[in-house]
Amino acid sequence: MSAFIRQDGGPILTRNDLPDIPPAFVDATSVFNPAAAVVGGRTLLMLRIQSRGRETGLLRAWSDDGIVFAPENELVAVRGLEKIPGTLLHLYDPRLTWVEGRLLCVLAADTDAGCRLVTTTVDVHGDLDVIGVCDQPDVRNGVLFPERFRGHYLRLDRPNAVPLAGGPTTGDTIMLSKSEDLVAWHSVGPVFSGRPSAWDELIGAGPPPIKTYAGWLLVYHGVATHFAGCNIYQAGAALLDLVDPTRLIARTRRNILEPRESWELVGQVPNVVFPSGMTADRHDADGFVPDDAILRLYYGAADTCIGLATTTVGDLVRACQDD
Ligand code: BMA
Repeated sequence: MSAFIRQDGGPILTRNDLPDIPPAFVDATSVFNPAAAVVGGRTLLMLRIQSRGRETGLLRAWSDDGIVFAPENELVAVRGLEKIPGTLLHLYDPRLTWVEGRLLCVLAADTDAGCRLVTTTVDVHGDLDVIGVCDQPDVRNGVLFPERFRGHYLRLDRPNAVPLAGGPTTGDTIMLSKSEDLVAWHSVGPVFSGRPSAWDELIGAGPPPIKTYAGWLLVYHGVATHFAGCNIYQAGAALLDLVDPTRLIARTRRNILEPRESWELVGQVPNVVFPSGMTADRHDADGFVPDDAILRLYYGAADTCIGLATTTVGDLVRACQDD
């Protein structure tokens, strides 16, 4: 049985919930792959929205209960985009992390010279200021750890090193990188890789890892590829060593969330469950998320709408350890 239970009533956000934001985002096409963070007791989702002209925008949505979200009427402002080399095509798939009391965001930036990871601060309005752009030319799915380790920020990322038959370059290994200033990043080493012929042949980190007594708990996405057919995006989880996060402790053998509902199976890109935001209802005094804490996972469904699935730390840890 899956560790995750879907919220009753279908997707929590669809294109019908979006305001018209002229000129591009009138009658927008889709809303998916959100970042999530708890800010002042409310849940913030940073939504990826797509226009009928295939432009990408970011929009904030707020909730008091983590379930019912009200999107704002204005796009997120992003300052400092001139730091991104080349021509920017899309800025997308944000991941929010509270790092030692500071809310930071990592986004993917598709450019005419490959995909760059962009790190930003988040101001009091929820607008973004670019701090740094990773100089590695083709890397995606970057997420920050919530604390520094020996003075270094840590980031999981996924170099795009595997060409997909008839598709874009993607990747099958999650790497750990470190940085003193969030600008210059250095590779520490591989963390774990995709499993050939399994549900997670290609992989990438989902929401930022959370600190539990069993290790860093990471939800990730895995892709099962099908030649000349539709790839299937699913979610699994892994536990990484608290002191050396390149050391994998355990990992779900099977996926724990897969496209099953009609709105996950059918849409702009069919058969996609793409985990990108997760909140915990509490941390203990030592900064750990305890076993009975409730985790809310926000995920893009079929690149069209947003789903919510809930579990506890204990259930997710057991899913990693079960064979
Ligand atoms: C991945 C990323 C995601 C997207 C997914 C399914 O490679 O581009 O943003 O949701 O593919 O299309």
